[in-house]
Amino acid sequence: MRWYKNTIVYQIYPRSFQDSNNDGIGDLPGIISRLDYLENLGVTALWLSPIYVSPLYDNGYDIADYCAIHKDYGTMDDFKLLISEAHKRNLKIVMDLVVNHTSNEHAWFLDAISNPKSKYRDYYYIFEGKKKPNNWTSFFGGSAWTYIPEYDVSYMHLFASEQPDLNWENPQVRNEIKQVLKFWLDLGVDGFRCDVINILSKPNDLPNSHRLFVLKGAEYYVNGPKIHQYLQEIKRDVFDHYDMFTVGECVFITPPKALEYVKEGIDELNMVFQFDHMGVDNYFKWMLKKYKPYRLKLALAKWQNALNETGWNSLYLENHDQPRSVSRFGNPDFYYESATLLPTMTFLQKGTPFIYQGQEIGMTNAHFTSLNQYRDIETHHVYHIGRTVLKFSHKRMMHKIKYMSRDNARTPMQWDSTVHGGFSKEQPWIEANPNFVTINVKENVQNPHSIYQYYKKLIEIKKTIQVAKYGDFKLHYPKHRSLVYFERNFEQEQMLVICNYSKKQLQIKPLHSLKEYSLILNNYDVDEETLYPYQAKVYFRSMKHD
Ligand code: TEU
Ligand code: CA
Repeated sequence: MRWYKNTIVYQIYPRSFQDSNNDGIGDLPGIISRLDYLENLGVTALWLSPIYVSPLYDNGYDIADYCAIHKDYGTMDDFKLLISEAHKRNLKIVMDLVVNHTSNEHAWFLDAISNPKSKYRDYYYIFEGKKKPNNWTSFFGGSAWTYIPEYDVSYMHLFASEQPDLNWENPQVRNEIKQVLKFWLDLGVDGFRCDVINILSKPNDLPNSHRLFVLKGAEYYVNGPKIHQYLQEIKRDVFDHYDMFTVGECVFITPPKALEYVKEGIDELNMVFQFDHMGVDNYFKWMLKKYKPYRLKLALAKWQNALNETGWNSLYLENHDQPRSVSRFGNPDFYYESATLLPTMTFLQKGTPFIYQGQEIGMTNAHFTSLNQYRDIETHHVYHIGRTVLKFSHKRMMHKIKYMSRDNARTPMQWDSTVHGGFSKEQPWIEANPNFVTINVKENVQNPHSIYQYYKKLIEIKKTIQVAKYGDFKLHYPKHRSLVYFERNFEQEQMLVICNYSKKQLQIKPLHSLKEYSLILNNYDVDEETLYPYQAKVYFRSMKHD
């Protein structure tokens, strides 16, 4: 069995995790100082959001040097120390690979725009003159093209203008990236989370889009014409030569398309991050709709069913781009109960769990009230477009931002109740949530009934019980609005997860004779026939004779 099926990933957003030198910015020595905490929690791999040299317009998802560490985070020696200290604790290190685009301050791009003869000109989509080659738009809103008057060139960027897209059609680009991958793998890195990996390939003629609203062009570059060819090439030349794993962030992905990347035997990627369940409370990101729990249940089940036999799922509720799950899918009146129900119904499905920093202590959305407290480039872009193009009111835009901004997940990690939550002694680059006074690691670790303690048990179950990892998945009562009831089977073992995803008590008729099972996890002290609000229970039995 490949190790990625047996691992529990913890995502670190380095800028907000732990500041060691009190400059207000999280850093590598800060992460090293918290490895014991992470080992204790029980996770087995750490994914680090980008720590490379970058002007940080998009907090490092705009890379200016792929083989060097940003000075805010420390040095290459700090990074080597992190690898060895992590490995000592059996924690793997997964890097973020951002290769759809570079920073506009990358040496390749600077040379490419200023020098028409540059060998880097063809590394990007650069055209002479002001005319836009097509009508594509960017993920952050607005045109995907920017004109630079100084050099009389236009270039394409599917994200911010500070993030020019690389031209993957150029074999030189692919070779450069292979060198980058080898550089980090040879240093001891164990895998990559591949940023927007399914949009690398664009058709050569860059045709105009016929889409009416958001993301014009997506119909051409999502799972674009040569994406599988590129990934097969990288797999053959790099991935196959290392004991490593990959998870690819795939936008607008459907299960059949995902299988084209992850199906056993194809293995271009080990698993993907899909977005279906991130869409259950919106039509598209900024157009919100009322959230209904059964939508989350069904979105997750859809992927379980589709990838059950031949694929492998990633399991996540949060990351650095999404609001906090307890604020989004939980209930403030049943804070502990909903913060523990959510990972129970998600991480005990079949797949590899990804826990985002602070999720394990129930961190909530940011408390910001004014636009200038937000740091995220997307948030500011969207506010601007909402106000100027759509003529929405300030209040309306702030409401959307408060709910959806990526900064909801980027406030400093809450370690204790001291100033700035123990993240830093100085003003952090983004304000801490004042609820650090009560919601923090120290309190969670001391309190035997905390969300953290529940996560620890959940992780232990996922690590030690075979059926929790490898069992197949069968959803019962799919139409029920608030009951989440699924069954998993593996060899002689069986697991049942039964949750009441609502604030009302629920009386159910179990499909199984629960007396024959042991109750191995429960977010209430009581075990009755009635399910209490947001109660989550996990039952297990083994028919093995040993
Ligand atoms: O995100 C890609 C993506 O599609 C979205 O989640 C995006 O961040 C945004 O929320 C669209 O509304 C990845 C990274 O995770 C993100 O942090 C980067 O900003 C983006 O790629 C560009 O590299
Ligand atoms: Ca620092």
